[in-house]
Amino acid sequence: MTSSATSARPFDANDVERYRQDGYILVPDLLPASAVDAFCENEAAQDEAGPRGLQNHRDDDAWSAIARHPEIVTKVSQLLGGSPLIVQTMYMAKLPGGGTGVALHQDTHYIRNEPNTLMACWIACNDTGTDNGGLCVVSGSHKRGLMEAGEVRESDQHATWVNDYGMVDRDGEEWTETMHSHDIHQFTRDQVEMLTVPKGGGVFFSSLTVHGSYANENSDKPRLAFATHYVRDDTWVFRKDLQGMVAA
Ligand SMILES: O=C(O)CCC(=O)C(=O)O
Repeated sequence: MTSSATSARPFDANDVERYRQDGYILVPDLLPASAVDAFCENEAAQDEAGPRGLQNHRDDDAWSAIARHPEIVTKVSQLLGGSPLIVQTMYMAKLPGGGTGVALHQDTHYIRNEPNTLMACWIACNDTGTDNGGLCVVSGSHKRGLMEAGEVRESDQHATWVNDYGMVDRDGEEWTETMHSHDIHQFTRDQVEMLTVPKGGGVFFSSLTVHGSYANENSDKPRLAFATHYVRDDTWVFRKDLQGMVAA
């Protein structure tokens, strides 16, 4: 463990209990602004704008620095009860003036894993909230197991996609699964908690916690967020494109 990891702030018992009850916990001052600025400057310097895939933490120091930040890894290790592996990282820069969000979902649907230890840490890279398509969650939904999901209901609010994924089990058996964007219809917008997360703030949530985001209705402010998905190191992840997991 590095010296900065030693000085990172772990959750107290009340925080851990809140996470267990609500399925998420918001930490408004998780990372210093300088850590987020360093990441954003690195992104701005990239030749090509747009999504850069799910594995940049493996060869880009700026992505790795967030995914492996001691303030995050200390807390993820506590919540997982063991050493975390990084499954994927995502930078989600949602454009002003209607950039779409991700419909209500549970991450386990998209990233099947066994035992199901998958969880996320979502970081606000600018001030985020209802006006610019901030993160939303359904508190306590993780206690209801994996829910039925249907088609995306509002395509002006939420991205739609379909993709074939190669899968592999622990014995090496392989198959293909078609996955598509979905929406958990049993919740409506008024049952969802819209989170206000300041720049550098973070939200830890479990893979069964229903979450998503709506379109960015702000006319000039983007919604910038970085998310890392982790599993405990005894976990099997079935998607072939996520086999290259690395220690956090
Ligand atoms: O921030 C968003 O728009 C959605 C984030 C999300 O679904 C995730 O991090 O798993």
